[in-house]
Amino acid sequence: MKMEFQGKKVLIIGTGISGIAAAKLLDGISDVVLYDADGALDAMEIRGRLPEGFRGRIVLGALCEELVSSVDYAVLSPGVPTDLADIDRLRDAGVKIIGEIELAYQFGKGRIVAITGTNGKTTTTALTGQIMKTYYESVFVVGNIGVPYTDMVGKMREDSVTVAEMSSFQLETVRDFTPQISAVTNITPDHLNRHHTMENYIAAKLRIAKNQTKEDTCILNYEDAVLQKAGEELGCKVVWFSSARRLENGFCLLGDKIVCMEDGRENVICDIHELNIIGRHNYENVMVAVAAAMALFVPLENIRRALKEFVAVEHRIEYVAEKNGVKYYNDSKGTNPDASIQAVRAMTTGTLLIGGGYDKGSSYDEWIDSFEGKVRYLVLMGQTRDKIAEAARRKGFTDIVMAGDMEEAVAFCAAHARPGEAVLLSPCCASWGMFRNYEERGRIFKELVHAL
Ligand code: UMA
Repeated sequence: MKMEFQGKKVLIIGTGISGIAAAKLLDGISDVVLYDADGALDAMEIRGRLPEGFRGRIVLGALCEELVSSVDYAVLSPGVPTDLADIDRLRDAGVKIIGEIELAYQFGKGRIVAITGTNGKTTTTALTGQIMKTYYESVFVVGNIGVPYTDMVGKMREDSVTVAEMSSFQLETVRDFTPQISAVTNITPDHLNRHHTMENYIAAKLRIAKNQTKEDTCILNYEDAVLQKAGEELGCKVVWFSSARRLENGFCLLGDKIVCMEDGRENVICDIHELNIIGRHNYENVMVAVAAAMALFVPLENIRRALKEFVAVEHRIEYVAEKNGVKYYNDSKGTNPDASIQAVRAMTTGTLLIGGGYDKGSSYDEWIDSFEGKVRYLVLMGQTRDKIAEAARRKGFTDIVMAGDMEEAVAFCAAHARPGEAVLLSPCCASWGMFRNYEERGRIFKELVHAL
């Protein structure tokens, strides 16, 4: 399959971690042009992130006609929208357009578990990887979780298992990509600025299963109306899970137990009190990971052991510290309403909530509804702060404070939180504009908290 790229001229768009990894993979196989639309970047700095002797060209700024008319392939980084004028120019010139994930797929080996969903995909991917590692020798955890898939393909073997977290951005540009196991945790509105409509966003997510056949498995949330319908139309086996009802077959939450159901028979996997992660959404993530592991024949004792050992992923309702009787939680990964609703719901005391950030076109109404008297102050920052404040006031919530940056936000919370209360960073928005990414936002929050 990789012969496809032999000697071809390939334009790699984006010089973030995906673009760099893709360029390294193709160097020596294809004639690589590593391109970034940001003309203010420093070509020397980019070259410094590539191996010495890298044979490709680095081009920054406007995409010139010479390139458009001479390349065979364009490999898009996830952050590159597929409806840009430049991408249309390439398409019109007959250039084949694929994403970094598709490129990795063409070179990779072994079996693939691909996980998507609006929320829960990082936790589910990390947990699935951890379970797989108890049983398989060669396991890779890649994708949106922060490790470019193309970075790992060189190390893969026929007996490898790759657990890939896939974002809708990454799924938009897959072509042949076929995981043996796919999973969609849930679908709620997110990234509407990029996908424009909910239909487009759903369609991108469902591309995870589009090439799967009856030998393959797709794990879906029975409580998600979109997924319930989509499951009926798939060409592969479907394994359902539900945290709200008893299923005849599949995985469900019965009381405090996570159970695998086989024709109505219950097989208890674990008690939720044995887990170190909290909240119904996390029990759903556990069901997906267990379903994926069982589909790849991991013994139950390995699964149970990994479940007990697993702790919350950084930035996902992560406990930071207690200061003056106040508990601080970092949910910087709360980058959309659904994620931030789950975080607010997981709080059990009065809460000072820090939110706001980059505008993705989300509606904040349901998030504000989820406060249910628990949120005492809403501390807002970033591009969306006025939009959120307006939505909150419309709903009668007026305990709003505007902060210029994270430092001001944390200082306000430290001064106003009462012992026994919680401070939660769960911005409901992406970090872009104020921070490089949600990781940086979360780490800065944690540093400020530790310094209190
Ligand atoms: N760029 C262009 N043209 C454009 C847009 C961007 O040239 O039209 C350039 C930028 O100038 C920049 C580069 O592309 O230099 C950045 O590429 P990128 O945004 O794809 O970033 P990467 O560093 O390659 O990281 C990407 C994912 N980023 C995004 O989807 C925005 C990372 O997900 C992922 O971990 C990584 O690949 C490895 O697979 C981050 C993310 O925010 C965590 N994901 C979103 C989310 O989780 O909500 C989807």
